[in-house]
Amino acid sequence: MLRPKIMFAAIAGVGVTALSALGGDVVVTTPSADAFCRQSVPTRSYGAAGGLCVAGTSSVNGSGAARGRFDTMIKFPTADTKAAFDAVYGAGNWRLATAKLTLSEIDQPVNAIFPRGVGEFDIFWFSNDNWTEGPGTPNSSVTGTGTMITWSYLSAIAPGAVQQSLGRFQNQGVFDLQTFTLTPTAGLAADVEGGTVVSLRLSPVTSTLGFTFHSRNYGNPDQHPHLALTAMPRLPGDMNCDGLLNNFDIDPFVLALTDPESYGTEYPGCSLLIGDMNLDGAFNNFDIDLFVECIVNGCRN
Ligand SMILES: [Ca+2]
Ligand SMILES: [Ca+2]
Ligand SMILES: [Ca+2]
Repeated sequence: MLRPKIMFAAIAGVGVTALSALGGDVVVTTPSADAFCRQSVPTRSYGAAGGLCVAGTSSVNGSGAARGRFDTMIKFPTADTKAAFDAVYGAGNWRLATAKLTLSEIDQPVNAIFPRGVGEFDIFWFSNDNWTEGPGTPNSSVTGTGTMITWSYLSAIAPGAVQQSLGRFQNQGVFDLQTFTLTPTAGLAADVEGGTVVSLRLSPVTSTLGFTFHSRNYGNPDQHPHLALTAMPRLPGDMNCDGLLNNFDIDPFVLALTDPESYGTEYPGCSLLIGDMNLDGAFNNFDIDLFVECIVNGCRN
């Protein structure tokens, strides 16, 4: 089994020219729906508000008035995300690597409906996508009907939904963007890899938390929530894309490294990036050692 090492040593010796970085692509998706709901007014719907909020039971606004608990739901479509990663890696040859949610905090919201306060909150992947944001606003809320998010509707669908924790986070009490690195759980990964809708639920941990941030309905799109996703090869080193990593991947790996154009012709459903063994977003000589190790000793991941 020493042959691969010898072969790659010879390839490295001929001085393969630098290959351009192909991966590490970040694909951003923005919400198709978002809405908060309030425990104290369980049938009211505020889905067209410019703000969203997650707040604890003891939250207060800028005047010290009790606001109570708020939860927020955000829905992200990922069909375009899937298409983008399919284009980079070949259809089905990738999996979700990282997910980061960015929210634009409003530390001193003007509308008195919103509380203020720093604390902890949880972000959950929420399996039920059967909800809508509705047309209500803080100054003109509506009685929620059908699938509009209200405290009552969320409470009704939550027991039948799977909720996977994507992490516990804290707001900063500033007027600025904040990015939260989410754990790519099975549910979140399946949604993104399937190109379906991702629903997130934000729930309070700290009773005095009052985290208010801009919604998708806010005027400036730069302040809207967004989810930044990256992918990695589903099976790094599977250069012939047959779902297995073995000796039959050696020749295509060498071809990809030395003659990417011919590789593309011979393996049209694959991608050079499947050879990104060290997951740095590029396929080049630095991936050789790990590939050889995987072939000879088996991969660590
Ligand atoms: Ca909304
Ligand atoms: Ca293979
Ligand atoms: Ca690499």
